[in-house]
Amino acid sequence: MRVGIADRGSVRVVTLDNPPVNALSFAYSAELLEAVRAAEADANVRAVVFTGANGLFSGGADVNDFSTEPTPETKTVRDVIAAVEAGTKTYVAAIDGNALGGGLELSLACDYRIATKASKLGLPEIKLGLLPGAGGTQRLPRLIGAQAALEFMLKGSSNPAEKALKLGVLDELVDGDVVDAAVALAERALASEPKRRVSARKAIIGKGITAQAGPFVVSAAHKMVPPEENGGYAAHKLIDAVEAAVELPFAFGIAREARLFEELVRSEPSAALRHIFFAERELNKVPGLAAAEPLTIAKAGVVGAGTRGTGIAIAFATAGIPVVVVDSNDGAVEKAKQTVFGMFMYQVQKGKLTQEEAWKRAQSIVFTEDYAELADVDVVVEAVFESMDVKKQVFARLGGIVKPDAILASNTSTLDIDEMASVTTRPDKFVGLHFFVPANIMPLLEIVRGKDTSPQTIATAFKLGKTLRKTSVLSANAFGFIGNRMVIDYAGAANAIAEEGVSPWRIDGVMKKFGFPMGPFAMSDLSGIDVGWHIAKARPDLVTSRTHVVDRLVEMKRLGQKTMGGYFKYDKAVGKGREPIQDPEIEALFAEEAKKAGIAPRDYTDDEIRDRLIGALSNRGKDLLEKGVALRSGDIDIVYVYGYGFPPHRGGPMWYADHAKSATASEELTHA
Ligand code: T1G
Repeated sequence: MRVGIADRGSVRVVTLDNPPVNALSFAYSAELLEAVRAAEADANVRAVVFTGANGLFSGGADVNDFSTEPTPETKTVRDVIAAVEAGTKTYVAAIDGNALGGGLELSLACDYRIATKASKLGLPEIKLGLLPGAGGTQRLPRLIGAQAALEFMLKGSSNPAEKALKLGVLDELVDGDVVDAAVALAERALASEPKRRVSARKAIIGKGITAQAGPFVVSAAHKMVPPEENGGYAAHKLIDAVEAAVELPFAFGIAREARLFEELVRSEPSAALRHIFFAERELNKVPGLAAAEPLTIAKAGVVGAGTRGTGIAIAFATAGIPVVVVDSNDGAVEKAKQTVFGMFMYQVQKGKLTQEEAWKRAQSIVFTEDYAELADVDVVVEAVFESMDVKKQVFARLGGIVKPDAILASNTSTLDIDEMASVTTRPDKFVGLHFFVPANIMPLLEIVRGKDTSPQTIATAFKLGKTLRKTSVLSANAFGFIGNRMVIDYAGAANAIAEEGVSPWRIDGVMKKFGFPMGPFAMSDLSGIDVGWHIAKARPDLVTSRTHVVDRLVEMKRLGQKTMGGYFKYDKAVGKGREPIQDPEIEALFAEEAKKAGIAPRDYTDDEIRDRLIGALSNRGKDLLEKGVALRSGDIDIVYVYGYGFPPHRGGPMWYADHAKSATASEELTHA
């Protein structure tokens, strides 16, 4: 790591160069501070331009540092920014690429900020359970107004340079070399402009909004974010910091921001979110996998125009990959076409696509009955009925049609990849691509590795996942892979508690209070009670239920949302028929069946329900790690956060079971 120094007349260009993302670590900040001090001490230097090497400005503070305890001697990005703030020189930030977190905050301390059009600027700290702790909560409101600053920081997204310019974060967009432009701007400023530190400005609420509206804007913001105890802890503290920017002098606001930041950096939600941040970046590191050049996927094929196949086709088209969908069922094809058209038009209505883009994407999905149209695709994803025989017929047929180096993939959610590969002559190019439904929306993709899947096929699957903007997790070829194998234990634990007399309604309520978007019984109603029933018939060794409640529900044709009744009732007039309604009839059914099975009722506290269900997940997760089905516990956490709605501020089932003070999971493994 180094700090680049180059003088252009009286303008000193300081280049942030700390690969890969110019992270402003404690160590790097100390070097950068020396460079600022040297510039301030040099009479020949009248202005300083900050810029970044490695294709970006800076990815912000080094997230690793937050798990260490700084000493009084430790220098951080705050010290660099304080030196700029106190400095006498004119400072210009020349941004190209990403300027995020503490990197953007460094630029906010400058007098001017200019960027190339391709740049992206953001304060994503909220995603780490933090707030911008290097002056961002105090300077951004002074630059763009408190209301806009709250939106900018609470969303935590990366903003295109155009938007940053419109908001007032940037002074100029640059076509040519951003450093040349910054040096020229500095020279002009030296010739004519007084210094203009952002800190000297007054934070307005927003354009045309009077200061009296301040308290209203702040209280409205508090109402819009989740409760502190359920994922909103950092958001509420961030709003408090912005309130200080409006109410207090700069120095007091900075002090409050620092205090709030220290609270957050030591909080459980932030530790959990930082765990997710790094776990995500470990996913494609496969120990022992030979390096291999991924293939290019220029065209894709999908066999099966059902819900899954259509979602996968839309995901390809959205990523700009033309796709051929093969299905001989006219009804399915017609329904698929309407789904595709409806999806892209919806994005036009939401302003996410122009009509022209939507039309282009829809046109890039070709439906046909003719398998021969798959002859030139680079990957085929099978998404037909979840039956091994049907899938094997598809793959046996594809072998003679697709080109020799095309990858064959199954979207199966539980079945044996090797058995499917056995009917082809290319087991090295066979892989599971388990998209979570709906495939065009859910971010998780399980990549399932067969015993003969080659390193190149795995590398290609990871690259395809990134192209499709998926979070991809590698699983070995075992029943249910990672997520669905664990959900069997989760549902089993919930069912066991219901058999002991606790209502499904209360169990779901406990898990929703924990942070899941829906509880286990509502999840079964959504996916279909018959799905679980079929799995139980296929794998009776995995069944833990001691009653025939599920059989009774299937007999009663209470299969869940799709039959307007399952563990709960559904009413089209309530939440469009998707809102679970407590059903005393089912609670009576549980009691009746439990009595027949001689199961004694038992009381549970809410915490016991929570810990029993999460314990079931984490114990199965440990089993999957021991069996080598999952590579790391962080991978399992990512599967549950991205695929099953586990609240990210709790870190995932493995992290929570290990770290949460309240976790008292003692659930024994229900099966080998
Ligand atoms: N700290 C430490 N490591 C980081 C990092 C960071 N901020 N950003 C990236 N890395 C590592 C990452 O783990 C990976 O490591 C490698 O860099 C490439 O990352 C005080 C408190 C910048 C858009 O949240 O969004 O500033 O796997 O695969 O796809 O107020 O990285 O190679 O060992 O993601 O090109 C706020 C997080 C920090 C930005 C580049 N900043 N980073 O994406 O590469 S808190 C962030 C990103 C803060 C201040 C606050 C992305 C990127 P490895 P990558 P990429």
